[in-house]
Amino acid sequence: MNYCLERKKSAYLEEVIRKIEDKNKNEVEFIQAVKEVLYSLEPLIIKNEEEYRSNALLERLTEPERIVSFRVPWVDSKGKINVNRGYRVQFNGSIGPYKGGLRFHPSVNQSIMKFLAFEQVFKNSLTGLPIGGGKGGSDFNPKDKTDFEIMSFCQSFMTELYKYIGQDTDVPAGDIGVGGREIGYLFGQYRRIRNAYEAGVLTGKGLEYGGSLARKEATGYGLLYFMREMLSANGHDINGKTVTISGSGNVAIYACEKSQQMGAKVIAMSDSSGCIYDENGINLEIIKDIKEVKRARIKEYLKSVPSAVYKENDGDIPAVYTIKADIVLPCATQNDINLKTAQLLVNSGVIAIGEGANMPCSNEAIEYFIENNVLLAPAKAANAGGVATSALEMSQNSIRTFWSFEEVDKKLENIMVNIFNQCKQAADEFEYGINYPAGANIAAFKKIASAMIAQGVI
Ligand code: NDP
Ligand code: 2IT
Repeated sequence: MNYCLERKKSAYLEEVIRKIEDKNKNEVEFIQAVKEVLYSLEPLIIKNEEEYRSNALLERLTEPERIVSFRVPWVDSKGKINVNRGYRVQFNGSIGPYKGGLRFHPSVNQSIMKFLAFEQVFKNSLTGLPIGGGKGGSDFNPKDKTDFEIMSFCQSFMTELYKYIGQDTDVPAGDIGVGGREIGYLFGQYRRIRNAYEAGVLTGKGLEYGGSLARKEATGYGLLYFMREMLSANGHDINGKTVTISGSGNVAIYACEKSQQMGAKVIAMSDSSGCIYDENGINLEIIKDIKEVKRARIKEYLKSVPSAVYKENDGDIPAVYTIKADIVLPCATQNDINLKTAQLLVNSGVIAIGEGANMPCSNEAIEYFIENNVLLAPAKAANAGGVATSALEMSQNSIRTFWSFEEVDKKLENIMVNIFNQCKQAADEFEYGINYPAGANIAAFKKIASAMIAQGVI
């Protein structure tokens, strides 16, 4: 991808990209994430080429400080021994303790862990809070497991992970397949092993034992605060718009809730099997019951709302994107929107895309949206509300207090407004127009680069 075809080229940048491709050959997602960031930094790199080159800044920026990978053996309810692989990628700690979620999904591999950790470094920089970037997880599949199996897995996972984390070292949280239930089991095991109540070691905890109000809602709400700012800077208003959302997990549900509170009409949501379309507007209480309580498939929605339509996924365009809407919020997983899907969305008149998931658009899709004047809220900025509120949870744990829902939500809103302003300012400074993805990368990078240079060659 190249955001800057007409611009001067940086020899240093091209050299570094070649080296990264060579060293990480099979890591497709990681290379995709790195290229998306580095190409957009080109004007800044050209300005400071000598300094960055002499500091080997880009080489250090794209090499994780540490990766741990470990065996996770656990016993299922039939007495069978299973073995999964666990990871923690501690990518960059120059701004604060490593911070980022844990993903439990069968697709997890080193490339996915590294792309997520790399993105997290930039996202955490944009929050303005003192957190470095990391990510972890396992190829464990939590679907159709009993609570005891989930607990057994989480306890085994933490028995290894605890060696590498700590409230001042590395602070994991949830991501795909890891929600309140899993964080509870992980925290219990950590506390037992450490024989100490170090609440700040994990975020997304339950409210009874050190969690923060509004953390559950934060990623989805934050996405909509960012979207509101982006729309209003471009003469649009969310009120009265139609919205479709890919996914029906934590991020999707609270993106839906805030969209509805802002006066938009959410007409479709999905899971990995297919989507439901409800032209009267999604009833979110039904979705919450299906997904948060019953942990069932989204198709169940039809049992409560027979007038809704279910569309199974087939082919390479997920069904949810075949439904026309003003605003599209991909809140499921990476590479959900490829070029073909982007073309379909542009043809059907989409105004704005809000990336709730991490890297939901391929680099070609991002480029296509921007060329076609579709407003694109980039993941590392637009979904930063989750990790920002995690950092607020850490603050509350440190000073041993709890803030009200309204207090946390207000801080979250201010953080998201500030993130949008950073993206816009950087995009303006480098004449990137509505290319907010480039603005986000530049604003995040400036802070990380200064911190890394100040701390010397480490
Ligand atoms: P959940 O596990 O709660 O939900 C994931 C949702 O995405 C489910 O509806 C799932 O459907 C759907 N999905 C569709 N296809 C896939 C696929 N191939 N792999 C995995 N899931 C798929 O996760 P979250 O809502 O927490 O996370 C969603 C996205 O948001 C991820 O990209 C995550 O990295 C990102 N994110 C999450 C944050 C958080 O605070 N939780 C913060 C910032 C970003 P099904 O049930 O059928 O698998
Ligand atoms: O991708 C993300 O930002 C998250 N999954 C949340 C991380 C966190 O530490 O709250």
